[in-house]
Amino acid sequence: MSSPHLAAHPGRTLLTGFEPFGGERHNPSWPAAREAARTLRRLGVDAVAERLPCTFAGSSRVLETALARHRPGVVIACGLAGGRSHVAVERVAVNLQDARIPDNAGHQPAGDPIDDAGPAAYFSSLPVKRTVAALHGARIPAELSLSAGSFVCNHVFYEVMRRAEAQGGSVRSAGFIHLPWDEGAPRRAAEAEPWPALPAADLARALVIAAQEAARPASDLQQAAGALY
Ligand code: PCA
Repeated sequence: MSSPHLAAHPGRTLLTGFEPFGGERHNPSWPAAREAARTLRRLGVDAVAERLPCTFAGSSRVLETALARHRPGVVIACGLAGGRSHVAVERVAVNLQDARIPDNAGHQPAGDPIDDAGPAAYFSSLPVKRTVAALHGARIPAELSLSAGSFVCNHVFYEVMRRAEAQGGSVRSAGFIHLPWDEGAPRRAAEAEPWPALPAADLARALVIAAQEAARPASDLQQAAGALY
């Protein structure tokens, strides 16, 4: 008999958020992911949320366990992009770890590949343009983004796409979303400057909308977008 852990759950959505990092006490991505999963469950969607450590090695391990346990059909990982004013639907994960600050285990790679044998990049398989359009329709500031950076979020994005590919099609749609700070968040005094922020409820709502768009079988919008520079 096969292990129940190996059964794929095509209808299940896995959302992930991160623990705080960089000396902060708070990271809005975890409460947003947890709240979005709750809301989706209330709407009848099979959704789970997992909190990832903000370390290069630990995030991969927790992600691997979560994927093996849940075998989801949709994966949306998210993290904080402090300083951004919009919900950023990421398009590209690059095979690069180059950290301006150490991760929570003190590890600070300086330009290493994530996977020596892996491709230079993966594209998100979320309907990224349709998701941004749906977020605009819900009056949530949102944009497409061409870079998730080269820290732990990009690492997790790359790992999600690599592992989704390795699972041979059981993950239909996967990607990464960067969130701005949430309003009223406890912040380090040194960074008390007025960084852009959105209400926490809107961050969670953005993830609900992204999950709903990812679950719809329709293809992505064909309209041109992108950036000139
Ligand atoms: N943001 C960081 C890592 C964890 C998080 O929430 C990043 O953008 O890489």
